[in-house]
Amino acid sequence: MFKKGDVISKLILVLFAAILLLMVLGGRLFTDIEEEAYESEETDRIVVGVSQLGSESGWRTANTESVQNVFTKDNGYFLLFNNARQKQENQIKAIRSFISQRVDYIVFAPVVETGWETVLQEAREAGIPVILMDRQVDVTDKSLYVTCVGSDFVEEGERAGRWLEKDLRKRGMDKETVNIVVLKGTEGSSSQIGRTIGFSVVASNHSNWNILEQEYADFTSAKGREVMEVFLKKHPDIDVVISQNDDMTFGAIEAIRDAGKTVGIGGDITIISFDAVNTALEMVADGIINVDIECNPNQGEYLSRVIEMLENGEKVENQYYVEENVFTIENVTRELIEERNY
Ligand code: GYE
Repeated sequence: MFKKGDVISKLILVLFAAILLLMVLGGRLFTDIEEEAYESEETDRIVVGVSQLGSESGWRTANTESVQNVFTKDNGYFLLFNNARQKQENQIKAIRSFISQRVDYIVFAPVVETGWETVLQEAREAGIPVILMDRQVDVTDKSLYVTCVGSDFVEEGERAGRWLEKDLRKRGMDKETVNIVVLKGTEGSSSQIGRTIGFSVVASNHSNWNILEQEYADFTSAKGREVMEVFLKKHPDIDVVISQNDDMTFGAIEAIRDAGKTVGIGGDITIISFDAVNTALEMVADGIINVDIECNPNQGEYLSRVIEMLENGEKVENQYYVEENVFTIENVTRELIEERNY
């Protein structure tokens, strides 16, 4: 005869063993399915490994969508997508995994410019072409990647400076002291570096432009707000905010309003932003953001065209720049906002 306690403990044991078995089988099943899908696609589709740097901004979401919309099965691709959550080490890991899976192409948006030599050499040794998206890498051997698809960030920074020149002239303020603060994006990223250089080039021609401070705010709204709060406490007389992306701008505007100041056309502080995502363009149309320097995240089509050319053995350029605009209240219409996908 079994005691009641024995029966219960045996039952628990059996149940536990059954769960364990299910987990092992389930796990094998899932890995098998994934591998099988990949292997069968591999033969007739172009396998692309994409290492996206994160999901820090509205711009990034649009950029990711653009890539995912183009590298589809219907278009003849098999996409392996990885989000690195702002960490270079995660990107390196993802690229190594693409190499070991022997993808046909690696596309990646480098979070910062430096530190890529080793992993890019590994890709080259494996014979896998690398295409840069959005940002650049700082390597001496430029043949470590085939081409780049992205924006001219220095030009974007200069556009911001040229707009400010014109606006101050229009307002008769071109001889007055103008106090400027700059919210910079991720330290060491191409978009941060380029936009900073471009704006400084124009600023260096104006001795009355007084850059009070420049600080990194990581391209996020939360950090933009936090850094702006500090700026406002230290400097009661800020005239212009240059914010290197729309997300930081949203946070900065909140901080400015909390401090009891007004923004935009006719306000206390002029707002210059970058990206021109639709939420920001609404604010341009409402006169809250004075100018938005567009950065075009629709890079998927360009990337697939480049891959097509490479597949056909055609020569590709070193760099492809996407088309971009400058938006103010004068050229932003509701129709335009509705037409755009970001
Ligand atoms: O401006 C910002 C994003 O590198 C162009 O990164 C990109 C920038 C973009 O986080 O919103």
